[in-house]
Amino acid sequence: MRMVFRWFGEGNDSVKLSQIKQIPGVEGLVWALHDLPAGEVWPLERVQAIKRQADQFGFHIDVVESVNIHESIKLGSDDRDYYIENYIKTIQHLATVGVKVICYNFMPVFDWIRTDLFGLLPDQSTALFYESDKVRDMDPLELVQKIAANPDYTMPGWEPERLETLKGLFSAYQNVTNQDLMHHLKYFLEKVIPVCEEYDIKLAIHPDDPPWEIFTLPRIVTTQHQLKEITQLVDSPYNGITLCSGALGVLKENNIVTMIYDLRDRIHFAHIRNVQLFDNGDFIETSHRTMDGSLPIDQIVQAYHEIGYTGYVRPDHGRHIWNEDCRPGYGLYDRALGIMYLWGLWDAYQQIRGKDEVDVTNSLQFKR
Ligand code: DNO
Repeated sequence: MRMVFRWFGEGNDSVKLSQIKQIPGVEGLVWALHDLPAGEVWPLERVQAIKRQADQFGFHIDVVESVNIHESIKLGSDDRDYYIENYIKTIQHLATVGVKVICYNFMPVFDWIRTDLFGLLPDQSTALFYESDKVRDMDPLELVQKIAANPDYTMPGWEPERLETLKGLFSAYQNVTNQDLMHHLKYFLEKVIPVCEEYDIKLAIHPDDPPWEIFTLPRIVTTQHQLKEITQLVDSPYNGITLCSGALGVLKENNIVTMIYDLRDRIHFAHIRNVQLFDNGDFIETSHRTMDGSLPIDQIVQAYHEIGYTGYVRPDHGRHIWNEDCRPGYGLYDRALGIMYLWGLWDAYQQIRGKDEVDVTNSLQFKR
């Protein structure tokens, strides 16, 4: 596995590149131009500026999360071709700096949804919470105000400009079924995947988070069956997935280990994190450790090891610990601890299976 770390950019992240550099085994940054609205072409100069920043610390920028999809593409509107053209131009620009994987999602209107960004855990740390009753009783606008009320950082997927048009968006989706949404995804992939093949960049769709219907909007990336279907919409290795254990794992029928084996050839990016589930559908995010949550992170890492996974991995959300002041879910400390847990498991499986090749990526090289 190739360990990467999400970084939101200078002035938009409490975590510094010099700090990421000191986390063992991190070889690259997961990045995006978060200030650009979905649908705009990412300018070449800006993409190249990120490359120069990363170069200074010896990081690659192979993985982008996310190039967001304009609503017109998801809705199948008349102007979708214009936005698909823009997406293609962005892919071409990203190719110039060696990007290998683009993570994206196909969730209507909202990206991930939580009801509390700093919920209190028994050990006094805080983490992202999801409470189903709150979502059921909430006006979507109220939720937007709550999430977007974070003056310090951009919140990907919650861009105020886009969400200002919330009412219009909701009515536009009124007659869009899950099947329509799947057709719109197919239309998009048919245009974009040949370009990805040409430029050697893999697409990796991120699951819906959480993976169930919210506010009556359609949802099509929630189960193993749907992920499989998506990989067949255009049958190319360039049409792949981001296997996010935390997003998929809150649906009890989703067995992440089985998914890893079943979808192995199309997993281009893995997000690994744990969650604690409750019977009523609530969940809270926990440390990465298996016994701290409901997901078998040890078996998940074992499955990646067994399939000989050579793709990119990032620790996903972390708790906010040691009084850290950071963006929700993306502090330094708990994600760094998560990485060490993932490496610990990986190295142990490596030992047990007696593999000759040991992954020494980014290990410290002392020069005498
Ligand atoms: C939340 C993330 C998502 C993810 C997008 C991918 O923290 O997991 O925002 O980046 O859904 O497009």
